[in-house]
Amino acid sequence: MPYTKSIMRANRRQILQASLALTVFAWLPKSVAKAADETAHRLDIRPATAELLDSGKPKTPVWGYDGQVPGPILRMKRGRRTLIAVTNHLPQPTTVHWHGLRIDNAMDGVSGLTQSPIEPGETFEYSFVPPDAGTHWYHSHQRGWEQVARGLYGPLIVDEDEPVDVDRDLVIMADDWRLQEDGRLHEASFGNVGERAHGGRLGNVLTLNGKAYEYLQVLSGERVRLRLVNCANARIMQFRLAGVAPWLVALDGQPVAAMRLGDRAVRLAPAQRADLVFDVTAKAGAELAISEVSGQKPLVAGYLQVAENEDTVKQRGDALPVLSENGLPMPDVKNARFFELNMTGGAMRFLKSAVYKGKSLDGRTLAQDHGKAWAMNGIVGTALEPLFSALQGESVVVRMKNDTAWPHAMHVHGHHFLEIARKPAKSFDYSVSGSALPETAPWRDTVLMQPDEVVDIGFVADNPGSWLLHCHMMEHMAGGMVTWFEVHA
Ligand SMILES: [Cu+2]
Repeated sequence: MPYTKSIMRANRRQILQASLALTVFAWLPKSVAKAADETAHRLDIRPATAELLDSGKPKTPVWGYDGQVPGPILRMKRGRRTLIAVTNHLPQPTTVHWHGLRIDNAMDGVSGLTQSPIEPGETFEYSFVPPDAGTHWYHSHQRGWEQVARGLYGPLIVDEDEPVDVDRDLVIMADDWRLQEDGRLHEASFGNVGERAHGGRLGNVLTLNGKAYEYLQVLSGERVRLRLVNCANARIMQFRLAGVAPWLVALDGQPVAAMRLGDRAVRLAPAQRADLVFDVTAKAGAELAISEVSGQKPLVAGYLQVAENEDTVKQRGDALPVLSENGLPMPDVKNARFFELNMTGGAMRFLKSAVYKGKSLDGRTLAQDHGKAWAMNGIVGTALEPLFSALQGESVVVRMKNDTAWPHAMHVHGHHFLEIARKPAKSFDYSVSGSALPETAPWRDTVLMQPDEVVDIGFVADNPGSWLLHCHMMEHMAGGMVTWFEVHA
């Protein structure tokens, strides 16, 4: 389903005024306010309304962390314990997953695997030590196909030990919503089995930071770090910035060898992140479009609004900020334990049969009676047995074969991994269209696979516990594309 902005294209001046008054610096005070109290946070999850469309258009009932969409920025220090008391004011149980953080298994927030869901009215206290500086995010891991689509996500930033040499730090949480003309979410299509078997729930309204048009203010001469997060249920997005020359400096929260984007777009599968750094060379008054270009026509989703810089501009020349490595352990690929994960099913290559909850069922029964469409190694949904068991510290290579007609965004919990190989060998999934093969593969926690591709990922299984490995397209996961592995201490 193509999405457009036609249903809310209206009064740009209104948006501009509203955003100048309310939103331009909305991100900054929040993080500053948290700084003094960085080891303890509270999150109240509750129904709220959000102005996803233009002012004057109906508001959208959503579910939000602290009643906001996206939730507040959670800012943490690397290596320092963080407590987050989460209270559930929703009419259904929930959990919070801290996506990209390699933390204790009991804090991973996976309902039914690492914790019981937080019931309505209950509070659960998460406590963990984030090991990796970078751009991460948090979101519901209970009925994600509904709860994330209702707005339950927010940015999680772990600051580097040494401040990175930029003048401004911005976040963009991108999402596509399926809204009705009356502004309400299209609830009737939650859990739609047909969509589970196809490309998932695609929205008709694109928002950045919960706004149909996001205006981010920058000053001329500044160096900006922009953190992009794809929060959509299923849509693969591609972003391009006009009027700046960005460098890609991190993917999925982990630094990469800096790479000039030129006019190429950054591609983000659901859950993936990219950090960009650029200098604002445009003059005050310029509005630089932020476009989502995955469709046939580029869609302008927001602007960088350039204002006059009254301070002295810091001269940095061509020197780029260097993000320090988080020091992830390198897998010993040659001697690694090797496992295969065969992904099957979905529209056009429907399952003939597969095992669901220990029983072999035909594809029609799986779809009609259980809403399932996908299998991994012939098993639908979280298997009774893990995909593999590893001893803590063992190197592991998982060969994922996408034998389906659909792309998938495969996410590993509790670990980042290296993409060791990809067939057909076009390039590593560097998230940049048309990029050359880089010398070294980036660390990732979510990898995009095209139909018929085979991707080998490698990592050191160093985090004890039971961990999910699943497609992050929420409907695919709900439709069966989820398994798990365990690491024994
Ligand atoms: Cu998928």
